[in-house]
Amino acid sequence: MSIPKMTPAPDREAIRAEARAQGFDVVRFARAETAEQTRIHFAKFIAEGMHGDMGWMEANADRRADPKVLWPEARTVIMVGLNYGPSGDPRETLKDPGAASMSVYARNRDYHDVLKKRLKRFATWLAEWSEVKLFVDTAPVLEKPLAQAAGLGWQGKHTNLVSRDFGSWLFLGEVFTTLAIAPDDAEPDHCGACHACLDICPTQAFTGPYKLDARRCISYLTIEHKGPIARELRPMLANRIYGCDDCLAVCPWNKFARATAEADFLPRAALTTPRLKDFIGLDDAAFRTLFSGSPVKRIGRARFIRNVLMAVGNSGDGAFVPDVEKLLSDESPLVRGAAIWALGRLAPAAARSRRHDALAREDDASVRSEWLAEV
Ligand code: B12
Ligand code: SF4
Ligand code: SF4
Repeated sequence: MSIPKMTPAPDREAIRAEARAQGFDVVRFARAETAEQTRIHFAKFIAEGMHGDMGWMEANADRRADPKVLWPEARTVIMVGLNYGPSGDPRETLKDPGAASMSVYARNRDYHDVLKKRLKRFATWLAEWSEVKLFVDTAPVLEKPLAQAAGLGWQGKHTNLVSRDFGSWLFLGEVFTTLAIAPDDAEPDHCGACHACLDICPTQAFTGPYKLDARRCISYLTIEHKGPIARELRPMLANRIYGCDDCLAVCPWNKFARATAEADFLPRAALTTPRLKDFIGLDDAAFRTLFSGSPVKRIGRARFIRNVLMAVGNSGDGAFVPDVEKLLSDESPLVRGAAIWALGRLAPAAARSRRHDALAREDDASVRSEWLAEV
């Protein structure tokens, strides 16, 4: 960023107004620090291995837990929120096993790109008076506790930030600055005796209120996790092929939520009511074209088809068998393994009859173990 000028910095309301003018729904200030209790909780989360194979969380744990370690000169964090509220209940698609249930946040443009573009414009303006660094989830920052400290909302029992104005549906981003700006008031916890989010989780991923074992979360399993999904969890995915919104959607504070007007977050035509049959046959080129600019592209075709095959296996619809059989010889072992499981669910006899020959040809250990499990 440019070298700060010596002219007096704008006051906090002018800074807030400028960030709002860049299109953020909420803009609030927090000190660039994390409470000790939060750091302890985070260290425990890592020590217990609840981050699974998200090794990047462990690798920079010190910086992630404390903004002062990340950037010692930072004085204030300007936290922003952008509303991506859906127009209906995203759980509706769960009622139809042939539907491809995709998380609300993945139905159009990647929010990182959308937020980053706006944060850059704002940070460039602020860089006239201070040093700045901007982040949208890509850097090691504990965004939710900072957002709670700034008063954007509170970390609910499902661990996400809940807003009194936007319910569960705020993306978070932040600009760190060397300016000392008076902080806003933190938001207290308003969960009370409610535990709806903990009860609804299809994989029982919460080990208690405010504690998530990411390894069981469908968001982790379908997006972050690179290998085969644990067999016992597969049926619990139902038709969720990318992320999960159940704990967010059930929160009673969504009565204050409003549908987003951001064109970038409204579902694309092809992703308004997607069906499993639209996705099962995608090759790499078609996958890349369909999900260009979308967060889904980040996971690549193999992981995506693995997820689709989990949902197909859960669909109970024998019409998928020919598509699944084609994928038994896919070049990706991840896809081949998932296809074996789906075939075993839809047509167990067909899976058994193919097993002997398939094992004779297969040399990938994980795919072999899928065949061996399909007895
Ligand atoms: C890693 C990650 C994940 C992981 C882990 C989730 C998690 N809960 O942390 C996975 C892949 C599972 C995931 C899923 C999702 N994610 Co995510 N994710 C992140 C990321 C990159 C880091 C989060 C992190 O540091 N987690 C570490 C753990 C330790 O933090 P924690 O669970 O919040 O734990 C705290 C509290 O629980 C508390 N605590 C722990 N024990 C105890 C005990 C008591 C008694 C108390 C009071 C408190 C307490 O202290 C801990 C430390 O602060 C952030 C972006 C960022 N840089 O912050 C986005 C982020 C959290 N994700 C986001 C979203 C949208 C999602 C999904 C909704 C996506 C989807 N629809 O599929 C789901 C929601 C799942 C859920 N219930 O959390 C948004 C959330 C926005 C918001 N309003 O909160 C973020 C902020 C991205 C963004 N920039 O907008 N995500
Ligand atoms: S996102 Fe879904 S799987 Fe993950 S914790 Fe929430 S309800 Fe459970
Ligand atoms: S569903 Fe209930 S417990 Fe969960 S975050 Fe919302 S208010 Fe809190």
